[in-house]
Amino acid sequence: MKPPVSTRGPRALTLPAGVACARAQFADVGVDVDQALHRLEQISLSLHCWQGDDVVGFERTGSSLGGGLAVTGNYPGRARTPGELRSDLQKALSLIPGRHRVNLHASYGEFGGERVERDAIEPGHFAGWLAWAQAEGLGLDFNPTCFAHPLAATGLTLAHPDAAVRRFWVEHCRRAREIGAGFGEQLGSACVTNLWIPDGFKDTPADRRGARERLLESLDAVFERAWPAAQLLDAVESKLFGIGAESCTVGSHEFYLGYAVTRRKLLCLDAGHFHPTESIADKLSAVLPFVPGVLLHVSRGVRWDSDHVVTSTDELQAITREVVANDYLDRVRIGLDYFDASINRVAAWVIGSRAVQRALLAALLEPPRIREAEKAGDFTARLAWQEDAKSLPYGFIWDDYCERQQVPGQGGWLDEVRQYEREVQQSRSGN
Ligand code: RNT
Ligand code: ZN
Repeated sequence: MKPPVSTRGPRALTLPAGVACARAQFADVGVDVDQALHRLEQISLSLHCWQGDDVVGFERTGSSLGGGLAVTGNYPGRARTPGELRSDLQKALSLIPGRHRVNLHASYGEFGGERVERDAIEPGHFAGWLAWAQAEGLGLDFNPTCFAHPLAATGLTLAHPDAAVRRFWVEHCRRAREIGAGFGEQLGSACVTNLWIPDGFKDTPADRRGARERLLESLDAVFERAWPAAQLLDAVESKLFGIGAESCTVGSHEFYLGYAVTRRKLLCLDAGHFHPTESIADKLSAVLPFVPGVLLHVSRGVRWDSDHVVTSTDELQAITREVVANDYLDRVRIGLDYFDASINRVAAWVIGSRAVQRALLAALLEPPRIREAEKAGDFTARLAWQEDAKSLPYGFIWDDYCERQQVPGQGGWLDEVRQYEREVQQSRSGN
């Protein structure tokens, strides 16, 4: 249940008048606002649990993050326990319109203070998350955790030259899929289990072929067991480079594209895993004829970092536009992937999720005359209508949507986060 709207921004006073005006403007350009809002309501985002605790998890291995991942910032209030993380997620979800999913990493199991090795994780370690998801009406997605571990310290896991190390990670990934399949079955909603490994080389490797052949063999072992797609959807995630893996990433885009096509896997496209000017928006229609689906890791690259909080950028708009305009919503899962420890972590979830939703809304409100102009071969009008569409009054429609969904509109949600920060997060000591 969403809480009642307790705080309203100053614009709320003029909202009805603004909404009526905005709706009239959209009607003028042939857009059915009600249909757009109805479709937006059906779109679930997958909220990444790791924004809430700086990718620390609950294993207490003592290993630092590594794998080319880095979280910067020391904002107080990091969630330290499963209970705190769930409470923070719940707070964030209450400020995001619609029904959503939560994306867990294997390192977030509840191990009861015991040291459970990664190759020994079991569904029981995630029973608390499952019960919570059931109670809250949330879907769950999952990921094996192939970093922040002594056996990942060399920067190689599934592509490691030592067969024993590879076997360890294969077993971990197999178990992660089994846990994901269990979530899917119990929740009646297919769990996307996404495999990302850090494997790469700081300097020029002498044997790229060997590393890639080892990864291929390991992956085939991981995916040996089949589950129905209604339960489990496997995804594989590529990357261009990471800190400490600047010269070669074994699981590159070409590698996983080939893998996903030949093995019928979902391809995970992380917006921060390509060259800075390379957009994943254009890739959707290029890969979807060949792969069963795409998992989006919506993120924001800034210079060398791929994981800033998602904001309303042209890139984000281009991605959601391609998903919506090409009618891919049933084959594209939308996950968030970033980690920022320099601002309130609950706010970070809310800002990123709402940015994605606003971008989806704008895509759903695209005036049909843009496409019609193109169809008629009139590229002048296409560009003119594309430009005009940018100044349509999306803000009023968004605020109206929030109101209908019983979440605060622009600005109002931040007061609730601040109150939560004062009452809950600030009392967390030692972090
Ligand atoms: C890393 C990948 C990966 C991770 C998470 C924690 O570069 O983007 O998706 O961010 O699995
Ligand atoms: Zn990612």
